[in-house]
Amino acid sequence: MTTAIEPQDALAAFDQELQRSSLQGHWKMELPSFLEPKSRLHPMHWRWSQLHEFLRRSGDLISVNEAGRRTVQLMNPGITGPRQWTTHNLQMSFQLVLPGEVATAHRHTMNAIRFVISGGGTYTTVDGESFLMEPGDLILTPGWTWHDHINESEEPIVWIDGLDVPLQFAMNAAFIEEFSAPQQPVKRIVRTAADGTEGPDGSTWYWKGPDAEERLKKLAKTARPDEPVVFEYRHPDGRPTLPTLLCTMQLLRPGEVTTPRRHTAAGIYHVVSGTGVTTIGLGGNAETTFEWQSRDAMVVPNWTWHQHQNRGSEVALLFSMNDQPTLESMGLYRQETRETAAAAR
Ligand code: GTQ
Repeated sequence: MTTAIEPQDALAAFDQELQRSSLQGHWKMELPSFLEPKSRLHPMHWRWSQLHEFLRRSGDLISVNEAGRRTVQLMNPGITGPRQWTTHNLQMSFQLVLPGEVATAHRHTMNAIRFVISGGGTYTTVDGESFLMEPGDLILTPGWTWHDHINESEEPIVWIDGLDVPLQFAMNAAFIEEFSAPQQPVKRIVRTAADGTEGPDGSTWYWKGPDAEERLKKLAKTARPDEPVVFEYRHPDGRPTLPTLLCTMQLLRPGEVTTPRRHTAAGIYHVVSGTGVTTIGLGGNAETTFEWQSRDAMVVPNWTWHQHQNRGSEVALLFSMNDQPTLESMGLYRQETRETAAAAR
């Protein structure tokens, strides 16, 4: 007596056969009929008092030569292996260079920004152009430019590094190379905007802190109370800071409460000055509130409602770095405010 093979058994056997040949049918994919981003990122808040203490201790424990770069990196617990990052596309770290130290010359395909927090008398050389690093300055080291840092002053310098390492590692396309000497030759020294802020390709490589603040304060004078006051670090032709990341500085007026927003970009924030509150996941069951102070850092996950409030009597300045250009280049950038979302329904 023979038993008939059930069609279901035949399909299961077929699926196994496919699997053995490193193949799979679409019917095994389990795609949902509705999908929107559900961020893996945890909303995060690091206090400067803690960051600063850890940075100081790293200076006691490890030399720049041993460390390569002496940075303390912001890690998001929502990202689990093979490596952890600040967001899935971007990494932010705090770098300390002690008096007399040189962080030696190298280049990599990763695009990087430096935003100076404290100190001075330090130069970052980018393809032969040596930029003075003063608090509030933003300096670019675009992908594949040679760069090294030297602290010629008597005091430590601390700055923020922002890089697209996670994105480039995910694409498995990154290259890194050491220079043949600790430092590259210097062709030109740039200390002020008057010295010229352009790299050899005509894009801006250097934004002085006071200039950015000046432009924000001018914007604040003419903006409607409900209009956000934001400066975007863009090149003269409108291109974003770097192909994979956009830096912005937002001025929050005393008492200002921003309209809740969400966008497919994930943001990493550094409080330049002021005190306030950021609420993440507004109205949801995981609503989180961070009370921030000057120099704290935060992560606002992608596609997550958030709102900033200035609780002080002075203006507050929020520096941020996000992956908006990457999403835009793929047609994936979307943003909503609470009002536009309500109107659309
Ligand atoms: O200072 O050149 O945080 O190459 C990571 C990679 C800093 C740097 C980082 C780097 C640097």
